[in-house]
Amino acid sequence: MEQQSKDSMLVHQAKAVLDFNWTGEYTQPGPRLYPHQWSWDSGLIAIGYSHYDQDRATQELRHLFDSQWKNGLLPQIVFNSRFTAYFPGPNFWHAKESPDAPRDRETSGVVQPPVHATAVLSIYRHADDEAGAKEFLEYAFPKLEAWHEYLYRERDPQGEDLVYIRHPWESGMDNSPMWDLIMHRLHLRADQIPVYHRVDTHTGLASDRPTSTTYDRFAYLVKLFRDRNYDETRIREVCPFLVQDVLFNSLLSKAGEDLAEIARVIGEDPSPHEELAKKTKSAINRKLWDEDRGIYLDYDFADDGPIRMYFGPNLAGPLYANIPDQDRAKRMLDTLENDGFGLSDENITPIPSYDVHAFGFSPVRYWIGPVWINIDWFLMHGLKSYGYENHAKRIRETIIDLCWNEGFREYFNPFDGSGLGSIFFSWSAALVLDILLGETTKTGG
Ligand code: 9WN
Repeated sequence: MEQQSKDSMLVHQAKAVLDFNWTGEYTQPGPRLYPHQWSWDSGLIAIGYSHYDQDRATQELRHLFDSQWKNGLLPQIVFNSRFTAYFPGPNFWHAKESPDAPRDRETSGVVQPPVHATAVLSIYRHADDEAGAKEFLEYAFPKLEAWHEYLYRERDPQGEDLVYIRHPWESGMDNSPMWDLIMHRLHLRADQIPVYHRVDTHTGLASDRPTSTTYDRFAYLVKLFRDRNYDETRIREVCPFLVQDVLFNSLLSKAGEDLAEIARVIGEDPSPHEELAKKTKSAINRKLWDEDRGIYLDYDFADDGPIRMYFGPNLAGPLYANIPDQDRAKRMLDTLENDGFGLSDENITPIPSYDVHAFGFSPVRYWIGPVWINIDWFLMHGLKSYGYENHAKRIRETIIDLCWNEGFREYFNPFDGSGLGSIFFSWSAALVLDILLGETTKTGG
């Protein structure tokens, strides 16, 4: 089929997926497995909408921002009371034990990667209605400021300009091998595991999802938070899971730059946000770089040591956020080409979430190997910005081919490209729209 008509069919299909998942207030990440609103999904989805439906893009983010906590926490999930079949639901989180949680909405009590300032800026950059977009920036700016302030205030106790996450769900990469050692350290007695009933193993393929002992630990951590009324100081004192994650901090630094840009547009002072973004960038370079393997490593803040797992998003995030200098970027390219990430290997569909030679790698299991469109999209932009045009082009083509051949699936097998996880997955559709429409719509600012 001719490229142009293939692209326009794909655009048509991607819009249909987003329409299907649109609830009238926000977009579900996927129809059955993920019925509520998820924070970083919404950011990425709004980037897709920003190219053709400004109104939808702003509604999406408004619905999330309107559920922000008083202390600035932007919740990972905003629950929709129409859907009860998701674990853990509001009755497990007890978020209202916190005086900061909203009274009129149900949310979870953790966060997700901060892509929101980037999404808001994308809406402004592609807006048809500029006055409306500016009004939206004015609405969103204080919310974004409060969100970033919360992270630096509550999650950076030693003033390192790096923030920690306190649950694997906060990384957006729940089942990553990076959490294994911490999970192993968590020897739970039976009476420490709260009673719960999973739903994901019925709505999704159980063998691809996190194991039940992993879920025990997810649930244990939630109980630890709710028992402390979501008080960050009390949580920090005892929480065994505190991690300075590379992708999270990279996206925060990028979001800080974008927040500065938003400030400029609406006549606010950009310098505090610019400064912080720069500081986070240097902190990532200073503390998280692994000279040995040419990759950035997460840091176990609770046990004080680097987490030596070679995880794909730890290459994608820093390149996307312009963290490494040109020499380090070159080393990272070498890692991508020669270390089991498949950038020069015809048999691997770029880029698996985990080194294919690493112990425990699985081509199908949640975040331990499959290709995720958002991670490859970060990488594509990153490689392009460092001048690796051909590599970026290969990733672009793969993203398109995977979705064309298999539909907008949640993740894909890196060897044969087969689609896995949720069907009609919103961010896969939204980011394909960003690629295809972004090349034709205006990008100014
Ligand atoms: C828990 C919605 C979310 C994504 C995450 C992805 C998965 C949830 C789950 O789905 O996590 O947050 O139930 O497994 O890992 O990145 O935001 O798409």
